[in-house]
Amino acid sequence: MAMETTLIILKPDAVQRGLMGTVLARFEAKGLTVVGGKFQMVPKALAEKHYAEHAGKPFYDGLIQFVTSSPVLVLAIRGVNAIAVCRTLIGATNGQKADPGTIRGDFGMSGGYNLIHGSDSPESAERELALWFNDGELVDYEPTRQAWVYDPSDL
Ligand code: DAT
Ligand code: MG
Repeated sequence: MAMETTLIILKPDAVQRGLMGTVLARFEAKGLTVVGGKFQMVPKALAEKHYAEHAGKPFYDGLIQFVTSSPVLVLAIRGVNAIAVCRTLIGATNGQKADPGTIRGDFGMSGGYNLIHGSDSPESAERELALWFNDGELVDYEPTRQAWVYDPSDL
């Protein structure tokens, strides 16, 4: 099984609703490791690069407006199969359809204001981490608790 790093963004609605700590706590409690973080406004050009695959879709202009409207918390999160594990924790795109127990299912009521972004594949994670973090900004370390998170055969 592969140790992976994924790009997570707590979007403007998560920040404005005071849910940063609650959401981050879920990743920590799961046993995932934060290896990078920054709190920032999103330049329009960066938002457009990040969401390039959605350019031209009906919700695209609103999406760019939303994600650039207020600060976000950008995180790099690491763990075994972290990309898929984080997508499972996040839940379906629309909060009204997302399963209870997921972040969007528990805290969201919207398809656009859906609290959080998570990379959807290893290729996306690599592209997005390079977009949001500069060389040297991710911190390689092994939390001491890791020995109690994984069975040695998981690693
Ligand atoms: P996800 O964030 O679950 O990977 P996505 O990649 O399909 O979803 O879309 C990116 C974002 O675009 C999504 O988080 C919110 C917005 N979005 C997608 N579909 C939408 C829709 N039908 N109406 C409004 N916003 C939408
Ligand atoms: Mg997506």
